[in-house]
Amino acid sequence: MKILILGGDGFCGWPTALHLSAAGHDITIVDNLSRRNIDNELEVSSLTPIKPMGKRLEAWTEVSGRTMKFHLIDVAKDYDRLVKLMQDVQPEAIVHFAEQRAAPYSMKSSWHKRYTVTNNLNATNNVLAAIVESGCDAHLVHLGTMGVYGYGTAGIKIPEGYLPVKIDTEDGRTIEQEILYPANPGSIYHLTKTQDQLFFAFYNKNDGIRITDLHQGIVWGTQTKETKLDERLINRFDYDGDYGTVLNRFLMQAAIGYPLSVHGTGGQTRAFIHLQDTVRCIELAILHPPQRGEKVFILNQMTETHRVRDLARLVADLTGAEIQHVPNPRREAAENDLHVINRRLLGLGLEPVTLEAGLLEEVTEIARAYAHRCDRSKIPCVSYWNENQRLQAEEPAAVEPQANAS
Ligand code: NAD
Ligand code: USQ
Repeated sequence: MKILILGGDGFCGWPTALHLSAAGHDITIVDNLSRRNIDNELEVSSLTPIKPMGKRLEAWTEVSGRTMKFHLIDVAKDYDRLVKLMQDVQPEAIVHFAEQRAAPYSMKSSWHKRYTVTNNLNATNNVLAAIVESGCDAHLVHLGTMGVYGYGTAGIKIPEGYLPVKIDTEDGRTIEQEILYPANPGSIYHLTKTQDQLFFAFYNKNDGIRITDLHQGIVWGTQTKETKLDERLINRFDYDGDYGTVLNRFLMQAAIGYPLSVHGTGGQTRAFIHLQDTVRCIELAILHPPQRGEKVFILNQMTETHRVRDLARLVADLTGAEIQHVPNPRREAAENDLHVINRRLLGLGLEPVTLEAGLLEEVTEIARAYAHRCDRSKIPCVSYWNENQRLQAEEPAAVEPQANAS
């Protein structure tokens, strides 16, 4: 199959490109390298030594005998080039990772809020408009997030996208409908993903575009079968306070003897998935597209839920690391339960990598192996959700605690 991977230089995009190329697909990567530029802005680097795109592609050809193409295009800005590329390639599937994906980065300042909204919403709208204008018959697979729902479950398991509702009409009838499960974003980044859902519903209804939206949990791990083949193919590992996600941060902190940074009570429950399962799920989604005329497929792409303090305990027991509760820079619920339905991907044959099975390998092969590249000054999370969160962290005596967020 001819597949375009938008955002194919990133943490999920690069291993996905390799996995799909290894499976025999014809891969074209698009990226504007903004993620590498953000590392320059934040003065931080991936814990793992990632190679420039040219070297990555050369190494892949050497190792696999296969080639992938790369185009430096800003999907949010270079609309005409995107349309031309779709006309030239005529992709059968397009995987869309090309968005700013860190919640803390999106909350750093008004500039970062505006950048995240402009980049993410224009990227998604451009991709959809370009599919229509180019006339290519591509199935769009988008990486969304579990966080569109705000992690509360209102007494039910979070369904895969749609919620059946009954509405009492004024003339006494009861109408049954299916609506998008209500959005409740917890950051500007998550807000952009809730807006993406409306773009998809609209273009699906108006233009018949076939779309799968994968509502993914927090991805942990670094390597996949293909990225392990050669050190030049190694994937990025973010550990800094903006881009590092919780479990990977705990693993890196344990490896360098830094206390595991639990926000608040650590009562936040989140959904997780290993990177190896991410690439498999995307392949499964590509192989099972919606039929023409079908509504947007929404799949919950996660395999386990865990409470943050339980994860810290698990990593501490495995490594002997200390746990430290630090003031939470985010405005989020201090404690929440999370129950998620994930039948669709399991039904397509996903066999999840479990946390218990994969953690130790991650600590020894990645976190410990590259610990010398860590800049400890970049570990603290210093992007505050609002002024009150900053004061609570930096001058606790000066503020009254705020009501809990939901
Ligand atoms: P990443 O930042 O590592 O990768 C995103 C890639 O997209 C980067 O290479 C970046 O340069 C590129 N990009 C961004 N804006 C672009 C634009 N306008 N034009 C072209 N390229 C652009 O992020 P990731 O962790 O690989 O996440 C990929 C997608 O998966 C994101 O949309 C994210 O929201 C979603 N997701 C990630 C996780 C996770 O834990 N990492 C979890 C759930 C969902
Ligand atoms: N947390 C800590 N200590 C840390 C870092 C984080 O306790 O050192 C806590 C946070 O306060 C939060 C939880 O861990 O409660 C998760 O934070 P995270 O940074 O691991 O994940 P999040 O900000 O939700 O974002 C990540 C990805 C994003 C993706 C999302 C999936 O960066 O792209 O969309 O996970 S989900 O969380 O399911 O919405």
